[in-house]
Amino acid sequence: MRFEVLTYIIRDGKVLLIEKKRGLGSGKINAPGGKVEAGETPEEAAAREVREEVGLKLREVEFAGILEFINNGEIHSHCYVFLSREFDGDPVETAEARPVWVPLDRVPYSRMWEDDELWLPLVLSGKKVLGRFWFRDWRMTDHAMFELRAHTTRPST
Ligand code: 8DG
Repeated sequence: MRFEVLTYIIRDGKVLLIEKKRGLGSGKINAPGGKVEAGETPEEAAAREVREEVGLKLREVEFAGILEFINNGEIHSHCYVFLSREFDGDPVETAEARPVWVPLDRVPYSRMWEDDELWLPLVLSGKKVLGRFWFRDWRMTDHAMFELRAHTTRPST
């Protein structure tokens, strides 16, 4: 099973996105992220990928959801999504990514993965999501998505 992470860093009404220079989705706008390595927690992977891709040091990450990507009938990955509002440093361009601060109401969905506009608005508004997205040759063909909510239920008597 392959686990990945994505981290949306938010400050002053803006979200830090990247133009991805290499790997899957290069040329697209995305958030810093990548594979969870052996022995790492998803939170540690999120912090490492942010440091490697844009040079920021995260002070906290908040769980925001889990996405599953299925391409040509095979599960490609499970992706943990995080938000971070506390970090040190300023973003820098690296060999992997060109960082750009984008106002939260101007996220460029037409330049992003097709599924992002289905779930990212929820995540950016502080909600948590569970999503499954089907692709054929990385074009989205179907989706199933839920907002994760903490319920307190009272068993009926
Ligand atoms: P790495 O070596 O840096 O670990 O990985 P990479 O070569 O950059 O690519 P990867 O591990 O295959 O990671 C792909 C990244 O793209 C990962 O952070 C998850 C992300 N990603 C998908 N599909 C989608 C999607 O539909 N939407 C968004 N926003 N991100 C996606 O794989």
